[in-house]
Amino acid sequence: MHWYILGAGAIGRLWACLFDQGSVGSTLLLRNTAALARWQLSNRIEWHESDLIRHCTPDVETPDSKGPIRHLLVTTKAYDTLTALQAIQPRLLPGCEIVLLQNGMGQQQAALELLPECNIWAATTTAGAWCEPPDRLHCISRGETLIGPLSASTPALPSGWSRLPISLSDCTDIVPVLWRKLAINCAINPLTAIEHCRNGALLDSPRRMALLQEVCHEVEQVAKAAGMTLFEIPLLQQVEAVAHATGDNLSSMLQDIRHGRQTEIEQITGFLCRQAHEFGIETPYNSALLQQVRALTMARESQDD
Ligand code: KPL
Repeated sequence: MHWYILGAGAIGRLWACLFDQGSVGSTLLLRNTAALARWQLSNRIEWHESDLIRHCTPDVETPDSKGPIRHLLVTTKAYDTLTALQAIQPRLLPGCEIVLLQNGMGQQQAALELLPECNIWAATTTAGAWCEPPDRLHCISRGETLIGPLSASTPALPSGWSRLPISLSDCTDIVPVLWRKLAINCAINPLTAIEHCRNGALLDSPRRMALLQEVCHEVEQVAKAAGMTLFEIPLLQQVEAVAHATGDNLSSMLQDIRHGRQTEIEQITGFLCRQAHEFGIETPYNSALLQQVRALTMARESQDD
């Protein structure tokens, strides 16, 4: 058994280390020859966790490699999913196992439609990790990972995953889990990106709290129309708890903005607004956030021109 990892960012690299600890082989699929050249500076991951430093040496491949793939973990940004899967599609064997471990929604359905012959799972994780070039990976927490099949004929867990040294729960119905993560991301990510603040700072001002409340109320209405139960407590309270627990973190969306990268706004708030539109629900606060984050990205792009 050997897992290929598409998306060699912090989560992809962390999973390469976890596969290694679980005695499961893995290959990181690098984006291009420049990424391969950077990898070859050290040929390994220096994995920092608590006071421990370990080394992990997964195999790496360039995009032009051709071998067949039976097990594929996708940790790319949500917006890259379809293009990345299309590029690798000729290498995927029938019945290939694919795990989508990403923020956002919409790409899971698109993957199912593109690859009906494959067994596909969706997963979410609260693991926290970041990369320090050239080869350091800092794992803040292994967190909790929830995983579930996206179609009825797919088994509960992909091959080898029970060996991973993480807290892993299999869910028969992963879609509501994805919605819960989406709901939290809808509240925290765009607001922190627009306000340029850490997650915890959302709770510091009455103005931000009032915005959070409106955003959460709209998300709850759309989730309800989609037949999803979110949390046992109101979404706002859950968001407050997550913003508090991750108070010092920069949300992934704020990090993307700061690094001049594309954000996952279309797969987070964009997905919510598309759903709202289908159900005929007005979401003025979320729609405004969607426009503002799009504008931030465009402003960044025109600065770069
Ligand atoms: O998942 C997150 C993200 O930044 O994408 C949250 C929960 C907001 C933590 O930072």
